[in-house]
Amino acid sequence: MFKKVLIANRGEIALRVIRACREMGIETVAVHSTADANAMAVRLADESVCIGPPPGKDSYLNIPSILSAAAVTGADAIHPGYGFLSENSQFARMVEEHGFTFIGPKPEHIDMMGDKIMAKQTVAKLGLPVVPGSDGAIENVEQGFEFARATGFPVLIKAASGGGGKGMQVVHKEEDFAEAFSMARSEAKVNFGDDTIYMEKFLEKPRHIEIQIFGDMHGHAIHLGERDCSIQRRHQKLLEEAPSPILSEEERNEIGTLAADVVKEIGYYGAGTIEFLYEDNKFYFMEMNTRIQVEHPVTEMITGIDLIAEQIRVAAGEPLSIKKDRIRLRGHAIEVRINAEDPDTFMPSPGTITQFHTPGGLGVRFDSALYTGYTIPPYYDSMIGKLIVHGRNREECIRRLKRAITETVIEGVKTTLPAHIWILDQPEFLSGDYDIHWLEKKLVER
Ligand code: MV4
Repeated sequence: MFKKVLIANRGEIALRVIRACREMGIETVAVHSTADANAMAVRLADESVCIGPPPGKDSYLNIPSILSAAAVTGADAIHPGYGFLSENSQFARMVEEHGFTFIGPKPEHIDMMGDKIMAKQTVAKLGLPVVPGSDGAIENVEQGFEFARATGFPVLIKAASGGGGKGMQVVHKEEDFAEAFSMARSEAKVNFGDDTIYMEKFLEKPRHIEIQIFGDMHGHAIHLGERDCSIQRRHQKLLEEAPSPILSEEERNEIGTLAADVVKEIGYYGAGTIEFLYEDNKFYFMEMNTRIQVEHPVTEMITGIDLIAEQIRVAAGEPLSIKKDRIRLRGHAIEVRINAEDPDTFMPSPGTITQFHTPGGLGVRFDSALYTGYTIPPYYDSMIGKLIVHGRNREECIRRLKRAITETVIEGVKTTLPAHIWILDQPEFLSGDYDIHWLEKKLVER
């Protein structure tokens, strides 16, 4: 097992990794920008190293600086968290070339899933259902138009190097196709430096359901059920829950088994998430994330498994500590993301925390690096914490979550907590009857 792990990240996820390491008897190194000198992760880690000025590109994305910090502190392994360098295959390669272990999958798997065309072709061949679409890249507008007419509108034009919604173009009618096509191409070029695009039938009212998977270096692969992440705004998830209120036990087992089989077939190891669109009782593969995700605690709460500890064990070459037939999904969990944002406009609201009180009690978890007097820097993501609640069923979970939100005190900045209270009171949320566009539509009407 590793003696010392460097965490190449900040905020709540840096703290989350430090906690897992401490429980495993592993020493920790926090790296931080000059803006984060007073961060909780810096205080709680055994050692810390300043890696550069505030902008992400100069610090948390500064590969030479991070590798130097690992070298001078004698770290064995590097945990990338989520975001930043977590899905950068070049970083993963360099980490290994410098004699450290990357706590994540093989660089080849990061590359495979980073190319959305390759990812889709790979999983389709291995039996996952995919959205009807172009067979590979679309070379020109004529070919694209031909596909659209054959499939029927609406269609969606996607960037092969995309993901997370950037550079997508929905086209509803023939007249709009040519312009949308050139828009998609140039946006792909600008955003990803690659103008390769492909096309799919556009699903109009899907839900976003993702499966948590895990593989090890010994050919084992498991799934830990799904998370329903359909409550989102502008591709930012606001609330995630497990299990999905609309899936049956049979559907869960079927898609989960298919997902785990793909993991096994490609020899993937580490944590991963296979994202699906779900519409009319059918799943369609969307993409695979090769990192730990923000919403991983939802799965931890219903399985009782420490996913970060499992990532560390797998990266150290240990077999999965979890046996397939021992996995039980217990009760219901919901996570709400707490952002330092105006709850009405969702505009960032950085500043200093003047009053802070975290909720507690049975089934309540608060993952955050905040403390009274902490100043939220303006340079990074606005997520400042996550409130995760577990209950015996969805009703108890929702009641408990509302109770926990009312206990929470965060003063000095605006937060999204009032927006969550509002969501939790909506009849569509309570009945589970919503799709990925529901929140945005509902916010306009409000
Ligand atoms: C889609 C889709 C509908 N049909 N693909 C958005 C991000 C990227 N990962 C893929 N996305 C979508 N792909 C087809 N064929 C709708 C979306 C989509 C979406 C998906 C999940 C969560 C929120 C979303 C918001 C807008 C569009």
